[in-house]
Amino acid sequence: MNERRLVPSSDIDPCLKNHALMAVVPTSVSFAPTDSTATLHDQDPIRRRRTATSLDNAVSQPSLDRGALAEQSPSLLIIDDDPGIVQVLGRMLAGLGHLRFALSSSDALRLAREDAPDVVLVDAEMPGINGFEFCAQMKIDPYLAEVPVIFITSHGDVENEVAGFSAGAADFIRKPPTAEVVVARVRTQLRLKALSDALRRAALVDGLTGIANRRRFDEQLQTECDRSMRSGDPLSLLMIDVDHFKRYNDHYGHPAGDSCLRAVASAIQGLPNRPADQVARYGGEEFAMLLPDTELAGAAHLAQRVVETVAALRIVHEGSPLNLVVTVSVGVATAHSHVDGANIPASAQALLGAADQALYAAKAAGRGRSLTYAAPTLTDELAGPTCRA
Ligand code: GH3
Ligand code: MG
Ligand code: MG
Ligand code: MG
Repeated sequence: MNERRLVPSSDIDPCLKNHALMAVVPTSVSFAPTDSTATLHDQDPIRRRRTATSLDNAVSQPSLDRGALAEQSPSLLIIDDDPGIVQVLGRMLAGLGHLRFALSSSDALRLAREDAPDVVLVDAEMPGINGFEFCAQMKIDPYLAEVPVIFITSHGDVENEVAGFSAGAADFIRKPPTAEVVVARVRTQLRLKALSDALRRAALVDGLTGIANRRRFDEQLQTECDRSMRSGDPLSLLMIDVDHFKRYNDHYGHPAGDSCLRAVASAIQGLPNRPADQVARYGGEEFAMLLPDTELAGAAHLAQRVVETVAALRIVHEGSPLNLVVTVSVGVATAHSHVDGANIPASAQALLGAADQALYAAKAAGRGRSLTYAAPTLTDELAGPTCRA
């Protein structure tokens, strides 16, 4: 669907109106409601909100077609205080993806923070925040730091270029811009950006199962602990361990063991259904499920479903005394729980430690089950931590 709708708006910046941007750009234009920014949609009406989110999705949903992600229309942000240049660049780049425009750096920063672009073209000389300062601000924002910034400048001197590169510029385009040069340079940056995005994604995915890897999980755990600490919202963690898995490998061989881990990962990753939930391979035959804003009762319910779902796969395991099928044990812990005695601090170490203790208790109680962590009371403390079925 390449057809683009024209969306007139009473809020169009008079400056842009005067320069008849809509008449010049041969596709649909929609304008941000408040100020001198505009968006030009390519075929993808539902833009991802933030790059981080699309990475999250790629990692947390192994079923997601990564090819489709790669084919997603790239997002370009063009900034120049001269609307004439904006028009010209917009026309040159109209075929390359989803275009957004701004006439000032402050508007551009707002647009970029709402939804990270894949490439930015920025005028070096602008009133207010100039292109160099704009680029420097992009580079110190972790969400925008990887976005390539191309400077558009009328100055070809070395000092200017050096200043641009030290601010983090990826490339330069001379004014007046030439279509072939602009398209070639933007294409190059988009190609490099797509490659680095793919590498970043691959670095966060477990090679065997396709779900989030330990590195991704550790990052997410820290982020969610910080968030839970600030908000006081509960944060739950499930530690999931395949029972008697050494025997499975010994009996059926490692390739079969690998297939079994893939089947378990695929079955459990579809169980939580909130976007912020994350299932990861913690290591070996252990998986972790992080459930933000989830109370202990909800987490315990999900843990039980994990146990039942894996057993229902009916993967034959002749070496296991547990109904001769592959089973898992699950430990559950919640930070900021409202359940008396189950609460623990929202620190990664405390949450992992508590979920681990519950897991070991589930193992000791016979495996193939889930247990929740219950913090020791003063009198229990001598007897060690307790866990609840
Ligand atoms: P328990 O019920 O107490 O958890 O016993 P277990 O045998 O599952 O636990 P143990 O820690 O003794 O053994 C874990 C086994 O998991 C050992 C290792 O061979 C296997 N394993 C770990 N990672 C992989 C992997 O990537 N592929 C395969 N096939 N096996 C793995
Ligand atoms: Mg200028
Ligand atoms: Mg283990
Ligand atoms: Mg095990």
